[in-house]
Formats: sequence, structure tokens, C-alpha cells
Amino acid sequence: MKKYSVNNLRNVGFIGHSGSGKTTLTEAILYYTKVVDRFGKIEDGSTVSDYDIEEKKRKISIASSLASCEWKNTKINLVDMPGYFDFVGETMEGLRAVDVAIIVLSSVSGVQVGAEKSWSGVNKSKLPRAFYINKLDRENSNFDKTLAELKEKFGMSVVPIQYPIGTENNFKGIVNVISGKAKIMNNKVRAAKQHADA
Ligand SMILES: Nc1nc2c(ncn2[C@@H]2O[C@H](COP(=O)(O)OP(=O)(O)OP(=O)(O)O)[C@@H](O)[C@H]2O)c(=O)[nH]1
Ligand SMILES: [Mg+2]
Repeated sequence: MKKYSVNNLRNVGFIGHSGSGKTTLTEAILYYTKVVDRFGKIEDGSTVSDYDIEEKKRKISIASSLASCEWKNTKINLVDMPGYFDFVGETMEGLRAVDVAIIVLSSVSGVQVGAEKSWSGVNKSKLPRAFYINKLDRENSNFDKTLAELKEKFGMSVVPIQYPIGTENNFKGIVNVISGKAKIMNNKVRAAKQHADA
């Protein structure tokens, strides 16, 4: 097994409202870093993190689960935490295991109560955090509105690092506002995503 120094290790937790897409995002990362060769779907009960029989049946995460990938010679441990409030104990335990929290939001639903609870959990754990605005390919998704809501709820220090290119069906990629570089999803990636969304 490959050995990593502490500098080459990251423990990243995904937290947020139930259904915002944490398990799907974890799956996408595992797929695009080639840990798995099939993009599992919640609907089929075939994702890496929702492996428990109850999770497959209910199509929600119940326990925090761990998966790892490698990116640019760094091992990244991904902790996918449940958003459903009944399992908040699991979520808070999961936060103790990570160095950074990514609060996942749906760009269709905006800032839901789960995002606000996540924010206070992350504050209590004194963790660095970022928001991930998800579901940009969906009808009625709205990046700008979600960003404005985030600023209103959590302060003007919320600043975008990436902006989407295209909206809804036409969502094609992202531009990094710091580097000024754009990334357009290639057709293969789009096809895999459409397959996952179908
Ligand atoms: N169109 C689209 N659907 C998505 C996206 N991300 C997630 N979904 C769908 O949204 C639903 C919920 O996704 P999950 O990944 O289970 O969400 P979760 O945040 O893990 O939910 P909990 O485990 O209950 O907290 C599933 O039907 C996914 O297929 C996305 O980027 N685009
Ligand atoms: Mg989940």
C-alpha cells in the first residue's frame, strides 16, 4: 500500500440538507478519480457510500461513510454524512473526523434548514468550510440566487471561487475566478452525468 505523509493527506467531510447530493457528489469524485469504474446511482442503490441495506431501501444516508481517492499525489479521505435530521448524531460524529467541511446545497432549493444546522455544527467544531452549490443542471436551478442567500445568511465573506458556465440543461462547466481558467465538461463526462441523472 502506498504511504502518504501528513502533508499529502486530507480528510474532507460532506455535510448539508438531506437530498442536497452529498452521496452523489462522493460517487462522482470516486468515479472521476477512477476509484470505481461505474457511476453508481441513488435510485439503483448502487453508490459506494450508501451500501447499507436500509440506506438502499430508503434512498438516504443513515450513517457517515468513508471512501478514499487520490488526487495530485494526495490521498483524500471523503466522509459522506447523513443530512436527515434523525441521524444528526452520526453527522456530528463525522465532523470530528475531518479537517475541512464542505456544506452541500441544492441550487434548486437554496439555503435550507439543513445548511443552517450544518453551519452551526461546523462552527462548533471550528472547522474551515466551503459551500458546494449542486444540481446546477436541474430545471429551476439558480446559482446567483443561492449565492445571494448564502451571503445574506452567513455574511459577505461568502465569495464564489467558481462560477457555472451555462444553466439548467445547458450547464457546461465552470470558470475559476481566481485563476481565470474555465473547464468545460467533455462529452464523455456529460454523457456519464446524464446517465447518472436519468
Ligand atoms: N440532476 C441532478 N440530480 C442530482 C445531483 N446530485 C444529486 N442528485 C439527485 O438528488 C437526489 C439526492 O441525492 P443524494 O446524493 O442521495 O443526496 P444526499 O445529500 O446524500 O442525501 P442524504 O443522504 O439524505 O443526506 C438523488 O436522486 C440524486 O440522483 C445533481 O448534481 N444533479
Ligand atoms: Mg447521502
